[in-house]
Amino acid sequence: MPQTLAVESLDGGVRLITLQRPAALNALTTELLGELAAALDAAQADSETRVVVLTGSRKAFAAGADINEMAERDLTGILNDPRQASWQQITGFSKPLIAAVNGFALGGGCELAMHADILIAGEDARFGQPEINLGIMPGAGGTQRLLRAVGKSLAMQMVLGGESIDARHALRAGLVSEVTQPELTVERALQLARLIAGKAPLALRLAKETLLKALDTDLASGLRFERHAFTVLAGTRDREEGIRAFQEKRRPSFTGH
Ligand code: DAK
Repeated sequence: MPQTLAVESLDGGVRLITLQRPAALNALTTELLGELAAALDAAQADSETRVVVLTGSRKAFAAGADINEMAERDLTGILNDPRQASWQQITGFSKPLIAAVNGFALGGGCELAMHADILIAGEDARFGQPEINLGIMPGAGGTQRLLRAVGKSLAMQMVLGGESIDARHALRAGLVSEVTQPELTVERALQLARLIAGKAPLALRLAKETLLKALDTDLASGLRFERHAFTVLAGTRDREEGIRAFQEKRRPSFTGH
């Protein structure tokens, strides 16, 4: 049983993972990251699970890496940091991942939210990379993913100045796609998750992979990748089902084959 998070399998192919270290605002310890990576691996392996929603508490999605744990690590400790493997596992999750963010998403917490494919924020959410205040810098993709999401000037402002931005600013900047009332953030994320969970799993997987390609490749290579992915889907039963369902004027029933 995980100690730092709760995992619930909900109807409609959705799994909800809730970070639960309230005393430390869900600060990401090695244990928490390991449990999260394991929970995502389990969701990956479970064919019933089509989409995962990741959330925290009303006060904090996650306030960053656990600073007390970080304080114990010297240079060698950082080089051999076991959290690196967990971050890799989280990055490799290939099903759609939605972050429902209320409260603080700072440092590693903001980086974790940015690992999600879609970010829904409550009005009280705050996103920031305050590592500079500790004499360090982001280490889990915060420089790369943030800059790609919000552009150079705001990313520089947040990382170099250590200032956080509110949910409305995050929406304007393109870091999140929707802002809700805080009490509705998880509900809205689950609603979106159920919508996506009804789609063809292989198409979802390849569409996610292809969209993410756009972040790290040139246009011609990205378009080539898209062409290949599109072609691969031509061999799936779900494509046949989707087209037949349209012609028969009924809802498709996708199986992931
Ligand atoms: N770590 C440990 N404990 C934390 C914490 C954190 N990041 N954030 C909060 N807490 C704890 C507080 O110490 C406090 O504990 P008690 O004193 O009650 O025992 C409790 O949570 C409640 O916090 P506050 O009393 O401070 O609550 P406030 O509402 O007054 O303030 C706050 C909330 C979020 C503004 C404040 O807690 C705060 O500034 N927290 C620190 C935020 C921060 O600096 N985050 C960045 C951490 S550095 C890497 C990958 C990732 C990273 C590094 C390397 N590799 C793979 C190499 C990431 C680094 C970071 O994230």
